[in-house]
Amino acid sequence: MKAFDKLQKSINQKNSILCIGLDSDLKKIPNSFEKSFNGLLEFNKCIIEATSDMAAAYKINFAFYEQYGSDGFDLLKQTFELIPNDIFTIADAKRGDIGNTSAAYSKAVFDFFKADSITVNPYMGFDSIEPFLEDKSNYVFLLALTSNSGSYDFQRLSSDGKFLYQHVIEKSTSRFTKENLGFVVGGTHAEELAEIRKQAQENCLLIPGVGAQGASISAIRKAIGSSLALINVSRAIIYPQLKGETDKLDFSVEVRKTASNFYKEMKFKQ
Ligand code: NUP
Repeated sequence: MKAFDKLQKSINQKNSILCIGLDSDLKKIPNSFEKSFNGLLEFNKCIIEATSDMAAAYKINFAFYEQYGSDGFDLLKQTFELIPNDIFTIADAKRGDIGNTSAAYSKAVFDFFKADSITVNPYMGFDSIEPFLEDKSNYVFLLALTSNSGSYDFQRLSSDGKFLYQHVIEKSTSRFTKENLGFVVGGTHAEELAEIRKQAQENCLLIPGVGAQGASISAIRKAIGSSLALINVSRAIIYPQLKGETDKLDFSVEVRKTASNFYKEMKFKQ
């Protein structure tokens, strides 16, 4: 199945645009989990089992796994395998390089980890993006306007009367179809989000920034209406506030409770 079809199916089936980010970190997992790679895998399993009926997608940020070297790579592979087959997966790896290097990155993400999609940094140009889409069933999210304050440093520089991120969107939407191309837009920029939604009406928007980074869900919803999008929440779901001595069951219940609060605000058709 094409990744784009799986994305739409997953959103429709769950009636949800909630994407949960598995930014899992040994230093942050509750004491009820062993401080080991097995413990971290169990932590991920617990989150997936507690939320898989609400999540339209899981986003796995490679950095959190790569920091542990080869153990982290094993954990990454095992984590992808824990995700039910009908749920859309995003490899948040922000790759992009000269053509043959991108082709190697693409092999790792799509052939080895079997992710449905990848985040790609567009600044090396089309020949750095195309290898990820050589297989037309793949899906790429290009970084457009990122959620962090550094997005003002380059992405908003203007040339020919447009910001750089607007050029990225305009040029790439004319080069690739909506079936292969989405954009990352920070939920922290709700005004620009509305304008980007108009510029790229049919491409899926991956929107991080809710929870720990403070973006407003209602402002995001106002900007995107009921269009195709995924709103990502990582830390605010996977590290819920736990009171006192807790065990794995308490953790799982709290994760589920927190995720369902987000889920209620992130229904696809409200
Ligand atoms: O613009 C971006 N902002 C952002 O936070 C693009 C991203 N890919 N992310 C990622 O989303 C970030 O690296 C992290 O994996 C997740 C946000 O996590 P949190 O703030 O919800 O914990």
